[in-house]
Amino acid sequence: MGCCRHLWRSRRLWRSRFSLVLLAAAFALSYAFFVAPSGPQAECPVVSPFFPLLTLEAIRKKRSTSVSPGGFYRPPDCRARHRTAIVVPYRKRLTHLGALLDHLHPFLQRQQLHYRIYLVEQWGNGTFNKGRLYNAGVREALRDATWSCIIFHDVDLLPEDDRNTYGCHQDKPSHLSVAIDKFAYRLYYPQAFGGVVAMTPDQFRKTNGYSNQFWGWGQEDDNLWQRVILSGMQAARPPEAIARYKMIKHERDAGNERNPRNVDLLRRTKLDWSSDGFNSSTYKLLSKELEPLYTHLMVDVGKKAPPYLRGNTTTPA
Ligand code: UDH
Ligand code: MN
Repeated sequence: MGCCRHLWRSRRLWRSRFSLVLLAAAFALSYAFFVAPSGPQAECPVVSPFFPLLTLEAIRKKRSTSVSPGGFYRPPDCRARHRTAIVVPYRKRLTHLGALLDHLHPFLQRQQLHYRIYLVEQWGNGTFNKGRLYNAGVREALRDATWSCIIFHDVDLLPEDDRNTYGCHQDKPSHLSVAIDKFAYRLYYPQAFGGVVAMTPDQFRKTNGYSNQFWGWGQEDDNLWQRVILSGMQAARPPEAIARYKMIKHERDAGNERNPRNVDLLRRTKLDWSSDGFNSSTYKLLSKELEPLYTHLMVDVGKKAPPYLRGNTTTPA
């Protein structure tokens, strides 16, 4: 009998243990489902609330508190060491422009610069001419103020390192976009001088600026490098570890096709540089608007001459 009683007792014990386990499991399950849901409750919206950040309007809301109309800023607590005009040649790159403005304003403010961003847009659908846009942009920027430095800036390049100062070297024009992700963060060739360049207004005048003859893509930057050397200066570059950039991925634009003629023009730099450039630049300023994050210059730079007139420069009427 003792044996059976013992059996009975242990079975009861076992049963009560089993019900305890059941109770605990039920408790844990209901806790997991009803009391402490670990994931978010509602499904994310079809259109993410972060998407509007890609519009200029949203970037303006986010950035314009400290920036004055025209994309102007000066540090509130100290006198800036550089007064910098950033000149951006532009046509039909709206998403790149948004990304640049969103990135550049805080970058320049961290550097405690007195600055203004100029967007120089080429009017119309004619062949793009970056050199003419830069010459026009500098001319207009210098009407507004005595800038100590001018930065020539592609719209699709985002500086990665705050130590890459957007100011000028007093003796030497500087090439700031040394290491671009697209080129494996290496200088693509020793004379490279495109992307982002810094020059004082005096250095720019000394080189006679950009050539007005380079229509379409290619060699206007190599031409500027030669102008720097021909005018008796040397170019400087910040260290590769600092002068790092991300280029926003893009295809070649319609209206800015590679122009093989630019290679021939480059060979003539020595003959042409003192007569073709900033001193012979012509354009028509169609409008100047002070947008919240930049000064928008719309310019007519004229059209590429038809083949039978090659060698002559056309100018807007
Ligand atoms: N730009 C415009 N609109 C245009 C053409 C040029 O805004 O239609 C400006 C813009 O500031 C741009 C700069 O001119 O950053 C230089 O032009 P680019 O970016 O086309 O030159 P990049 O050397 O590109 O970067 C060459 C074409 C790459 C084709 C890659 C195909 N896989
Ligand atoms: Mn580019």
